[in-house]
Amino acid sequence: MDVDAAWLPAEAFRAVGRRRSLVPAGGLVDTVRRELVDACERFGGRVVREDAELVFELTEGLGEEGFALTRRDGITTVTASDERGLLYGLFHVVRLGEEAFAGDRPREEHRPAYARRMLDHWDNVAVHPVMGQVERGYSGGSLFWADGRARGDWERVRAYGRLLAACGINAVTVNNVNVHETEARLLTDRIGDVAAIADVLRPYGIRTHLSVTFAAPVVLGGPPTADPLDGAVRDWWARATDAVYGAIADFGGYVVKADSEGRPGPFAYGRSHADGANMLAAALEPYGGTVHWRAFVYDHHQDWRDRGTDRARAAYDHFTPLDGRFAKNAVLQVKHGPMDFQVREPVSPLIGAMPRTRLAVELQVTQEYTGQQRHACWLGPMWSEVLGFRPDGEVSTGRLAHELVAVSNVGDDPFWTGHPLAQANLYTFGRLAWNPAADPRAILDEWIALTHPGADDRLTAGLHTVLDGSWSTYEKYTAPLGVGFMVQPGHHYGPGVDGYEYSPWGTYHFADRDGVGVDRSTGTGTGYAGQYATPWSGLYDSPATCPDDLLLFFHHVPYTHVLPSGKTVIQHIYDTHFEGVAEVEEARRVWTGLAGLVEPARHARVAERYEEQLRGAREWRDQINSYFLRKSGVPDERGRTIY
Ligand code: BDP
Repeated sequence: MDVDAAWLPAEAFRAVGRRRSLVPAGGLVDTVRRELVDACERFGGRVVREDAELVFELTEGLGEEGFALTRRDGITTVTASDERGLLYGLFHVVRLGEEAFAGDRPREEHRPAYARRMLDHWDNVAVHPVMGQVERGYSGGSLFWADGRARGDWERVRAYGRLLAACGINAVTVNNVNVHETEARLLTDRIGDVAAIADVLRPYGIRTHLSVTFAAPVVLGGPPTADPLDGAVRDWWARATDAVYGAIADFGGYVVKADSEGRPGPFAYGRSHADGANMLAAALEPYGGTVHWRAFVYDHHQDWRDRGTDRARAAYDHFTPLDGRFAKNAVLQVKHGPMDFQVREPVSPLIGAMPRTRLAVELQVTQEYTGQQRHACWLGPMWSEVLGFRPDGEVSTGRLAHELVAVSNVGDDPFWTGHPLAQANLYTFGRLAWNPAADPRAILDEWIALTHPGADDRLTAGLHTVLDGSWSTYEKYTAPLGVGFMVQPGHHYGPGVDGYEYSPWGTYHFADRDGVGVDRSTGTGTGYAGQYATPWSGLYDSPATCPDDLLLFFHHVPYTHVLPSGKTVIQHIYDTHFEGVAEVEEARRVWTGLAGLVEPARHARVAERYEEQLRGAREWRDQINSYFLRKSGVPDERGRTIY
């Protein structure tokens, strides 16, 4: 398979490649030039000195990465104030296709909402005995690593950088946040491998970051402690960081998962997470690097019998007292929900509660809890909701955070993402990171047009039919009303009704014969609802005002509790599970009808995935419905068979 064929098949460049283009030379602009020369060779245009129809030029005033587009007197002009802006301008023209060359266009300016738009790869350098090569990876092996070292498939890495640039991503972390021993060595002995990757990604405006272990000094033969206030430890990090910048002058910085799910961290030394982050920030500061410090800190050994312990509270409880204490180049990276990337969670109350700290919101493009790229589940609408959340309830346009980060869903699979339709998630993430206010459906239109150049109305409509509502469909046939986590332990695929119910991971649904849900109210529950500002704290605190789709996240209610729809909770559970399966059956039917309009191998791969999705959806429906039927003893009022 042609590695360029994702959303940048040659055909997507047709309109550009037929024009006479003028482009400056040097540095990253050479990437633009190369793209134009390639496209012109295919489609008949030329890169010229004068008389151009498509002009790229550098000017002042558009800010980092911004660009402007105009068309007058038959000339389409892209201007930018830096080279990356020209690159993003090129991809914008490619997205527009012929439209960029039709009639006059008033000047439009484009600037990214988030300066850093980053993808974290949970790639292990060597195959991990439990997690494999890519932790939570559903797209084959790693693009970057194999057998304990850089894989060396540079053409593929280059194509990947190009794909990412085309949707606006400008930073990549190349290894897993769980830094095992082989990965730890990337920081020192194997920094050359990281530098080689950085060299290939750089021409596409992408800076390379590295996950490091907090215990690096101890693990890599430095001082016998990792205490962040110990002078020898600080010196060790400063020296290690000097060497990293010796190898990669534009290195982005470190990503750290500390005191989280068994990873080492500052708590072992009685230090705070600000102490830990600031030590690394100090080492990176002379070079303009950044430390991304993850806020996913919770006790994964809690006791399910202790109903007062609430994992959802943990990040807020740990971090809000530290607001204002993090260095300027430390970014607190917060998962969008308080638990862990479930199909439905409230937005983390930490977001908006730390005004004096730089925050990055972390999304999960890899579909760990949303069908593992065997189920079609387009997450654009979910992310759009998350990014539109206003902690104070105002419909202001203020940004939720300073940066946007996501866990990558890409591997060495010929379709990049295992499920070819999962590419839409990666593309949508990049575009929302550029403009979080964009309509996700319009982004999906872009992806469709780029990925299937010349797509007719039938194909476009068909793709919308199977993707637009796919998140809602997935939500319907899996765990109900925001309760989450009714998954198989460990790998997290498929239903596991009580999978985590009696485990120490802190993810419970508390279903018994009378009701279901987690009481997180301030009166009788864990008090989590009180971590929000008004109006959310008030709305979430009462089952009467809590949004339906989060009801069981915030409240333990009887099965007979009546939702605003007029249905009881138990009937809602039955109905949505039947509906979810019916929706998958319909999506599969629509997809079958698109044969002939989609490249055959791609069509076949998606068709195969729909068989598995349907099997999985039925399994979910049957297990969830029969579980709640047996617990509650309340029959389905429509008399359907529940196994
Ligand atoms: C969970 C994953 C686990 C990750 C962890 C994290 O199950 O593999 O290591 O999040 O974000 O979702 O650190």
